[in-house]
Amino acid sequence: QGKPIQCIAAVAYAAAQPLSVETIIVDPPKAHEVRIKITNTAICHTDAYTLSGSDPEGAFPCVLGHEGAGIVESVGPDVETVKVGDHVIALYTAECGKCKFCKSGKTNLCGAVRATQGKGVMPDGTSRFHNLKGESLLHFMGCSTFSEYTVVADVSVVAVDPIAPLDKVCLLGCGVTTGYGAAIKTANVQKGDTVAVFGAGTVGLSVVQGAKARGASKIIVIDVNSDKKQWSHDFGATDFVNPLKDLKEGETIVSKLVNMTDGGLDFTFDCTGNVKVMRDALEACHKGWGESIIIGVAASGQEISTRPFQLVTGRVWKGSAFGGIKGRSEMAGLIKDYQGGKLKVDEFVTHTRPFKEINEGFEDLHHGDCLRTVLDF
Ligand code: NAD
Ligand code: DAO
Ligand code: ZN
Repeated sequence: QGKPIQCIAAVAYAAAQPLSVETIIVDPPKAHEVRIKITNTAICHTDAYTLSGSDPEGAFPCVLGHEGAGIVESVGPDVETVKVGDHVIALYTAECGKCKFCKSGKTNLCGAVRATQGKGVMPDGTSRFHNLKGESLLHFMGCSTFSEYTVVADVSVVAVDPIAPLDKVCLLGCGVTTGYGAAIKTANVQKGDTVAVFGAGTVGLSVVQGAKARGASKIIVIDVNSDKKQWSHDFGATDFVNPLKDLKEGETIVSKLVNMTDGGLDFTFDCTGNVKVMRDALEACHKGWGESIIIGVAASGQEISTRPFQLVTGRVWKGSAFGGIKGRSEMAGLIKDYQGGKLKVDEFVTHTRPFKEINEGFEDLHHGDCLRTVLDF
């Protein structure tokens, strides 16, 4: 049995406070658990959302972070999925292969560690993190990648080709996979389809990549920040619309999109988390068959609305978590798409910083020139 490890981590002690970069203690993995030496982690909006205090389920003190990759340092008893030395990506959407969800063949959501993950503890109900005062620190999204060492459930980790650079493929732990999967799995975009993507962050631009890979005939990106235009085209968009600048008198974003596509889109995606945008995305769909996929995470308490007639007349509202991707069985395919040049990942790394600059990394998120900041331990 391994020993506790002392290492650097960023602890969120309270909402809306900077993270405390300090030495913590990480206990050895128990049965069906894996201790990972995290080499790289990115910062995603969900980390910022929870840290801000807006997340009603957010609990402190905790170790945030869920978009990370590293190398297996040790495994507890009965771990068969990975071994010491494996290069791995942490998965906030587990895949046990045995639960009702996994066996359904209908969803990538898994029930195995859901209840304890939501409470910030390991499946046995306890934490593997302590600070030097002996206080227990909660886990986050089953990953807690803002620590040089972390412990995750064996169903919440996947081994990847060791040739793949961990400082890039860490992004497959959330944003890139979410967008790409939403296009190729949840929507299952087909050759010739028309697609509109609202919000050109890492998630939206990855939807664009998925739509392009499938041979969509039109990929329209809608973003309120015109600086996203060049990026959108680089990732495969055919058109870019800034609704704050590009609408004529009497025109709405919905009417413009409907006119651009002979009656509406085959698929639209919300990658903003704004419920008004979600409505526009649904209503810009083609009558009879258009599908709108909600990916964005709306602020707590927000609700969506539209006239039911929009659905009666054949438009479909769907959602997608982690792009509908089953992390353990489908990650290898995404790595192959990346290695084969079909899936851009490196291009999302607009900023890199040493781990100790994590608070500055959170500031980067507020700037329009940042897609992802990758931290290096
Ligand atoms: P991001 O902030 O980098 O990108 C959002 C983009 O939306 C920005 O370019 C912004 O300018 C644009 N935008 C904001 N308001 C807009 C509006 N009214 N109209 C048009 N564009 C607008 O974020 P991201 O990392 O790409 O994540 C996007 C969303 O996806 C977030 O809500 C995030 O929480 C969510 N997310 C969901 C999942 C999932 O599994 N469902 C996973 C990861 C992220
Ligand atoms: O199974 O009930 C459940 C929860 C699954 C979590 C899916 C989370 C999707 C959105 C998270 C956003 C970003 C990281
Ligand atoms: Zn399962």
